[in-house]
Order: sequence, then C-alpha cells, then structure tokens
Amino acid sequence: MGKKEMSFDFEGLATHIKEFLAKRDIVDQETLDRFLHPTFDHLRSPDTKLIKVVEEIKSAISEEKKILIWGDEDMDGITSTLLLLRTLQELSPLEIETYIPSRRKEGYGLSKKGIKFGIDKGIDLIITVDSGINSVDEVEYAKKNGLDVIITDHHEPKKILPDTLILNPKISPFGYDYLAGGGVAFKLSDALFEYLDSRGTKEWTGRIPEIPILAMIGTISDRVPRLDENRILIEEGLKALEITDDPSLSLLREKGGIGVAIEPLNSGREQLTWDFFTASTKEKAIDIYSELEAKHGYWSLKARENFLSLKGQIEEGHLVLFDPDLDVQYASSVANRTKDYRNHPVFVVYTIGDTIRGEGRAPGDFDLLAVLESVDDLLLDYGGHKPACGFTLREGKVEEFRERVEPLLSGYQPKIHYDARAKLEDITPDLQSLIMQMRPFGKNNYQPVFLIENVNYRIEDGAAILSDSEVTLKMDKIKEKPPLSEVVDAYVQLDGEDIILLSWEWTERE
Ligand SMILES: [Mn+2]
Repeated sequence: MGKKEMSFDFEGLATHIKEFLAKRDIVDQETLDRFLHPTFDHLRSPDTKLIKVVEEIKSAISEEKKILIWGDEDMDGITSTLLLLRTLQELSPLEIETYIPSRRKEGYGLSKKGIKFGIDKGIDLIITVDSGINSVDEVEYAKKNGLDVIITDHHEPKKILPDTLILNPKISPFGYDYLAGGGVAFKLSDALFEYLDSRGTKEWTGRIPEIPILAMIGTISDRVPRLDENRILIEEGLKALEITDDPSLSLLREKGGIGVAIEPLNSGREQLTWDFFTASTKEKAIDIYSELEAKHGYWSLKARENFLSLKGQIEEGHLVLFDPDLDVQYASSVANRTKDYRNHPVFVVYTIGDTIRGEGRAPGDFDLLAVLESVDDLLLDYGGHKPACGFTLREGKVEEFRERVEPLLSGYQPKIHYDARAKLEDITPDLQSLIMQMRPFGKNNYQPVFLIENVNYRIEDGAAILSDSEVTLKMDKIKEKPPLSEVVDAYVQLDGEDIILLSWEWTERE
C-alpha cells in the first residue's frame, strides 16, 4: 500500500494533536517533517565532535596504522562491528581486525585480554562500537601500551569517563539521543564517506546497501525508540534490504518480516551469528541459518513447555507461581509469558540447587520493587526495575511469600494510557491521514489513543456510535462490552484507517 504524502503545517494543528505529537518528540515543523518523511535527507549533519573523530580516523588511515574494531556480542554489537568494518574496508586498503569479547568471561566493554590480543597483533588504534563507555581502567591500560582508543557507544555513561576521544549521544548529542550502537556507527560511517570520499548519503548507501541494513538490524534489536533518526535508519534500512544481493542479508529478506527473520540470530550463539553475517555464499548462509533456527526452535519449545507446566497454577488464580523444576534459562521467558497471558503483575519462583530464585514481571507502571521491599524480611536479595526484577528467597519461605504477596498483586487494575484528550469533532479525516503517515508503529510510537469524555453512545448493527450535540462518529470495531450507561468516557484508538473503540467507562458526574 503506497502512502499518500501530505504536508502538514505544524502551527495550524489543533492543540490536542500537538499534545499527542509531543509525546513522540515532535515539537515543531522540522521534527514533524523528519517524522513524516523518514529519509536520509533528514539526518542531522555532522557536528564538530563527529568531525573530530573522522579526522582522527582519517589520519590513522593515511599513516597506515593498524586498526581494531571492538564490538559487543549482542546483535547490535555484532552488526555495528560489521558495519564499521565494511566502511573502513571501502575507504582504505588496510587490513582491519575485529574483536568481540565474551561478556561471560571478560565482562562488558574493553578487557585486558582483548587489549593483549591487540598488542600481539600490532594494533595502533582501537575503535569501539556499541561498547566501552565505562572502560576507564582498560583505556588507561591500552594507552600505557601505546594503543590509541576511540570510544563510540550509546550506553549510559557513569560519572568518570575514559580519558580519550568519545562519541556518545548521551554525552554530547551529535544526533538523536537514543541511537543504538548501530545508529552511532552509521552516523560515523556516513561522515567518513562524506569527508574521505566526498559522497553523499544517498550515493554511497545506494552502492553499499548492506551498511544501512546492518544499522537497521542493530536499531531494531536494541529496542530503542522508533523515533527521530532511528525511524529514518529503520525505514531506509528496509528500503536497502529490498535491493541487496549479499548472501545472508538477502536470505533475511526472503524470510519475510525482518523482526521475525532475525529472531534465530539472537539465540546467544554469537560466533554462529557472526558466521552467518559473513557467509561468502548463499549456501553457507542457508546452512548456518538453519542451524540457528534449529537451536532457537528447541529453545522456544522448551520455554513453552516450562510455561505450560505452570498453567494449572495460573488457572487456579495464583499470581505467585512456584515450580522447583523450572529451568533457570527459561525463567525470564516464562515470567514474561505469564505476565502477558494474565495481563497482570506476577512472580515466578523456582530453584537452582538449594537456592530459591524468583522473577517478577508486571505490565505498565506497576511497582514490583515496592512489593519486594515490603516483604524483604523473606528475601536474601532483590533488584532490577519496577516492571522487571529478580530476587532470592530465604529457605522455606515460599508459602509465606505467596500468602503475603498475592494480596498485594491482586489489587492491580490495568490502566489505559492515552495520548491526549480530544473532542469528537477533532477526529477528522485529516487527523487520520496524519496518523497514516506516522506508520509504522512500534516502540515509543504506538498507535495513538485519544480520550473523548462525556459522550453519548448507542449501538447500531454491532457498530458503536458516539455522539455529542454536534457530531456523530461511527466506529467499526468494539473491543469491549458496552457499559450500562448512556454517557461514557471513550478511549478511541486511531491507526490511520480505522477508528477503534478501545474501551469505555461510565461517566460518573454529579
Ligand atoms: Mn547496543
């Protein structure tokens, strides 16, 4: 389906529409245009910090220094590494090394082990991607051994930064604040092509579509907000995917939707994932992909089995589920699945040897940490985030934990989040076509929901009809049974085509 491109005058938009756009960081004509037309034309130009990094790399290349690209073992880290590797291979005849550290053996970021590998290889310059922002000591160690380091990363910096050249949008914005590692690496590549090769973004990405595809895969995998430059990288990456003849990337295209196609690559087999992306022939790519798919399939099957073994307790209404035989590698998946299935905060408790562990998951903004805090006399430790946490129970306390915690969880009421209040008259075809152009929806760009207060409703032929004194609005879909009231507060979801009555509540007025 082709998008009908319309222009919208930001200043002319109604207040509630501006309010809803602001939730997607759209606050003026420029941000609106960038959002509605997610093309490379709307990337920000390199700033002085990015140019400084480009200058450093440029002189390293002209001095024929040996460069090592340092990545990370997750998908964003692997694709960022490949992206910068491809860029430097295009721009210089030098041999480039890569290094993907093992988080389990070496921790996050730079490691002495990897730096020693670099020293042995005669490396002069390490450029990190998607990592290294907190590697203060390791940068010191590398420098002491005569290696230069450039850090490119997107992770949250701690108070003390490594004493070296750093490119990180969380420290000094040179692009969108929430770029993934792949987004940061792409912006660096783009600037390198511009300054070393005098090529504009459209020109060089047309020649090497694999680079924007890798940036897109990293951006999707890291689940960063699909806004601003990330939206551009995803849209342009998808376009590039249509034209690539790279063995592995074209295979991903043939697998259908990219989100599903990359799932098997995420199964914690980083060496295989790397081998997949660097496969030299289609046959090799197919072989490796099948192997990854089989491993991923087995894992999914076991995760499902572990979930099903708890189904009985769920049906009994328990919110704290206990299975001493639950396998730890599926615990977090089982907890997530239970939360989604119940649409309710839950805890899943299991054992590893003599230790009783638990995982908590909750929808929305429910605070599980507050629940754990209130029973901390039963716990040996706990931590994490409000909607996703882990803990260790004291021996023999499972039943007491369940008895005390379940009442605290059972009071949870799902809350509907809405973008802005609106009046019936505001739901116009113009608003629908604006929303149509805001597709595709995804993280931080969800399908917009408006709250329309105090309207009358009736049902005709299965369709809900909302009306006030001036306007009547007919909706095609009803997701909930109507309340026993003639006047309601209606939550209306728009997706550019349909108007969906998501939920409605009694209007309680004096
Ligand atoms: Mn990342």
